[in-house]
Amino acid sequence: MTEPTTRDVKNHILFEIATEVANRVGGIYSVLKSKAQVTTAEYGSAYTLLGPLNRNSAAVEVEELEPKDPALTATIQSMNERGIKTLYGRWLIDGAPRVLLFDTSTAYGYLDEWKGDLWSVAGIPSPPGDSETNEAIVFGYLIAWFLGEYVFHEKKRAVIAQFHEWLAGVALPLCKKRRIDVTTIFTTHATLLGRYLCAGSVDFYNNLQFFDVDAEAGKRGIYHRYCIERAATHAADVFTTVSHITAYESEHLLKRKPDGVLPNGLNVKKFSATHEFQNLHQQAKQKINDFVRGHFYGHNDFDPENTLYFFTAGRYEYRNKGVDMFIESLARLNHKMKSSGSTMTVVAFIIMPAQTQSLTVEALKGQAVIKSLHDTIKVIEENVGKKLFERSIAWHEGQSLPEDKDLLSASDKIMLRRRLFAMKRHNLPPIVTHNMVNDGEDPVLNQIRRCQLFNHPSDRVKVVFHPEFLNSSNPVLPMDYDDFVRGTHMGVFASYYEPWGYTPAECTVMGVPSITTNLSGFGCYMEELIENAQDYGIYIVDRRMKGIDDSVNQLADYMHEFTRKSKRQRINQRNRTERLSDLLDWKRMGMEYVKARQLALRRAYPSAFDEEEEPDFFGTHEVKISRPLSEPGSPRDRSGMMTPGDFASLQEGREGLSTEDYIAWKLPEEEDPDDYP
Ligand code: U2F
Ligand code: UDP
Ligand code: G6P
Repeated sequence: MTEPTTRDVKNHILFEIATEVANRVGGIYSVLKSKAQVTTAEYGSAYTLLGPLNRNSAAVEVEELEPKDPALTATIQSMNERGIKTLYGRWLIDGAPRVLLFDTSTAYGYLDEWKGDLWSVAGIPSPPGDSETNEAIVFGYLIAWFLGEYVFHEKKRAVIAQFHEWLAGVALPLCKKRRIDVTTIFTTHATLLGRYLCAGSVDFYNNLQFFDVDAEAGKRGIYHRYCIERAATHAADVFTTVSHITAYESEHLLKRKPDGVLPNGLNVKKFSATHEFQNLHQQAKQKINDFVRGHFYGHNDFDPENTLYFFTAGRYEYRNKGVDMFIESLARLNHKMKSSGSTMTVVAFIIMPAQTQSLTVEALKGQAVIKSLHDTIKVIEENVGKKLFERSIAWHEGQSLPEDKDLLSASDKIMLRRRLFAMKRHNLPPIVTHNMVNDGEDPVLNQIRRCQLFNHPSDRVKVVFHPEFLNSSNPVLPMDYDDFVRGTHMGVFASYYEPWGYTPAECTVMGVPSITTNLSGFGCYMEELIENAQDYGIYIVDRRMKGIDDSVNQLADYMHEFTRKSKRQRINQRNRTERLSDLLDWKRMGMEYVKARQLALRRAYPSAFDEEEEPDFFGTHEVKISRPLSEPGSPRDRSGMMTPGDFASLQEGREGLSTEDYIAWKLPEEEDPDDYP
């Protein structure tokens, strides 16, 4: 490195690099977008996000600008002169961060040269035909090119480059080999092998130490991708993940123990509705009621006041997201409610995009018949009102009062009868709202069939599978996802593989109780932070120490317990859940990013740090939020409470620690490895 200590570490520059900058693909987009506000508040114009240019999405998300930083201007100009097109501007989101997007298509001329270089400098192979990897290589070389030129033009200030996930990671080994004077952080949001292995039927967590990683990657045809991920992990000055469980996984699968954990936060302001949120729940619930009445037409023998809405949602990863377990537990819940003579009904929604052709005729008809019933009754209502008014006007003393039977005319009765006949139904209300491309082989439908949850009138648990993300312009269930979540009573996310899990976190800030597992980053985080989490509407199923059957029972018991709460208890619990919001705010979570950056600077420029001024990563204490009193206040005295990174090792000089450092990560010695039924 060229005179590293001469750079100003206090007024450093920050670049964050990811493939999802101003381009929604997955969870990383949610991270960058929700975090933007706190990061721009800290850095202002010294913060820029770098990503590949997706013209369609940039057209709506980015407003073009002229760069002001002379080093940035010079670097962009030099790349433009060599044929690389770029777009610099503001990302139109809260915080309005600056972004620089590279049009990778203008650099494919270099692809073969770069592939050869990647092999010779980093030993990473890149077989032909993997367009995703080609894209990662081109993007990685552009980023390394950019950073190299940038530090040539900007000689005074230190530069931090934080990379997210392997797709953005090719530049990391390049920065190291070329000795580019930047300090780097690599943050992974999952591991390639973890996702692949868990989706299959392996006993993942009990075998993490034993996988032959190269062979497993080879078998799945992802060896070269795995090489990129692993090279990025090892080349970075600081390596982090989003949760302890993924830290543990990374240590074994990527062979580097993360330096710290950077959990995902939310922009809580976006969701905050203070005392209003209970009213919003009521309003949104009415909309779900409307859908349910239509969907169950002809079988509306359950009272909306005694109906609870449960749901699960996310990408369609059947086993990773725990849908197998959710459905099995619903069947057991159904049995419990029936045998205890429960007067409640549970409608359980599964919202996961699958391949579909269209909405089913039956689903559309359900909404249509209820709508015409509504319309007809409105007309009748008016007719009756008119008649009643006329009769009342003509009334004289001594006459009897207008009688009900005279109010409905013969034609009104016929109209009503027609509507009632239209609601006759000889089949059971459907499970799925769409025509599936692969109905016979769909794992969700097959599990529902196996558990015989067919929406029979005697069932206390009904199931609706909506194989598409929600949208307010959908004719059957016209609601946006956020709205829908507010209207439900509980989210259930029984995940087996979940590095973080935004869905339960979103429930929490909207005051909706949720069930997660101790195999999800979010679940573990909350479990560590809150005593008696259940009182706050945070239920955590043990999928680590218990056998599968016991976990299913625990989930069913949690749900059953919830169905026995009174309305008043539910309202109280929602209030408590909502009070946890601050815990998930980036204002708090963002501290871990600050620590990671400090560590990166100290590793690259040790002499710039005075020992006494070192940030105190470990001075905070473990204080759990305790059990709520009967009239609970907000979780109090959060000052000095541990921050999540304190579990791990966001610090120097603690090399050689064992896996036990990850809090609560003691694997059971033996567990029934039987696969899920
Ligand atoms: C990890 O999540 P991933 O980024 O690997 O998961 P994705 O499927 O890429 O992210 C899901 C997001 O994609 C969106 C959806 C989510 O924000 O709303 N989405 C969509 O809009 N349309 C679609 O058809 C499909 C998806 C990890 F697995 C999680 O546990 C972490 O929470 C996440 C962030 O760290 O990273
Ligand atoms: N989601 C959505 N529309 C839906 C259902 C889910 O936008 O109809 C979003 C939800 O808000 C959440 C994301 O999907 O942000 C799922 O993210 P999570 O971290 O739970 O899992 P991932 O899919 O990233 O593994
Ligand atoms: C909110 C509303 C109340 C409503 C209640 C229903 O608290 O402010 O007006 O009665 O929700 O709660 P439930 O759990 O039955 O949906």
